[in-house]
Amino acid sequence: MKRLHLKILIVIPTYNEIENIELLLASVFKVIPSSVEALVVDDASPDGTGKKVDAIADSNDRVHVLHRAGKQGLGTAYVAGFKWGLEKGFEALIEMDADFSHDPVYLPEMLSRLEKGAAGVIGSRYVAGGGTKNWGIGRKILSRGGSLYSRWILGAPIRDFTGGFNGWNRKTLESVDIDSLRSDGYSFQIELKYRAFLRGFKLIEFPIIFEDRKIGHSKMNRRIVIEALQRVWTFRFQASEFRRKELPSFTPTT
Ligand SMILES: Nc1nc2c(ncn2[C@@H]2O[C@H](COP(=O)(O)OP(=O)(O)O)[C@@H](O)[C@H]2O)c(=O)[nH]1
Ligand SMILES: [Mg+2]
Repeated sequence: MKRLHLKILIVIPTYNEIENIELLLASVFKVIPSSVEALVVDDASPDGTGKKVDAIADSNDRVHVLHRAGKQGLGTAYVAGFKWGLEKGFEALIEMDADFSHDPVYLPEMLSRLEKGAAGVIGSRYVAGGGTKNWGIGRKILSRGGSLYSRWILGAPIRDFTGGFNGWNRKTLESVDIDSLRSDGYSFQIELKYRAFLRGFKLIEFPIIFEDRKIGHSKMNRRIVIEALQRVWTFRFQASEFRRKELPSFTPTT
């Protein structure tokens, strides 16, 4: 049975996003229904992003902040945010960057697909209608190549493996056992999608245009790229282990 009005949380990790976060939250709240809430996971940003979000949260009870002691990486920020949301009873959780690369205009579609019962929804640059804007040729090749490489090695029908604008039903996250996710950056996105796929969940991709940030700096670095290239092989060899776990008592909805 389809349910309407799931309790949905948007998880936004931040590291030095003081010039983006306030406007981003305002843009998000403009397009989402009043039942949806947001959690910012800040890693003690030296620029004061965390304090700024504290002030916003003081006057908006749909904004929450999770403070971590220092920069610990995007992957563990999401794991911490997901756990926070699952403990609070949210029924679907969305991953979203703070730098406007994930345009809030896509949120209504993401929400509607989650409301209809999707196990996983991927805002995808590599399906018809999707793409990137203002990226140099280097990052374009890296991103598209990274997805093709993952798809080829892992044999999963996912077009945008590395993208970070995704929505998950809580059952998918519970089934994947997020506590055991140890990857950072791009490999986190690849691992989560691959493990959801291996657990039998259908992941739906819909097109998004990803625009490079206009303000602030990317935290992506060579280490994160190399980690991803290597870890894809580790995931491949762990496939039977990921699959083997006790199946949950529920049936995937889509
Ligand atoms: N909490 C937290 N957020 C991070 C960390 N690294 C990146 N982010 C956030 O994750 C999002 C994506 O990072 P970004 O540097 O824009 O990556 P890019 O889009 O691949 O260049 C942004 O909102 C960042 O502020 C981290 O170590 N901890
Ligand atoms: Mg970015």
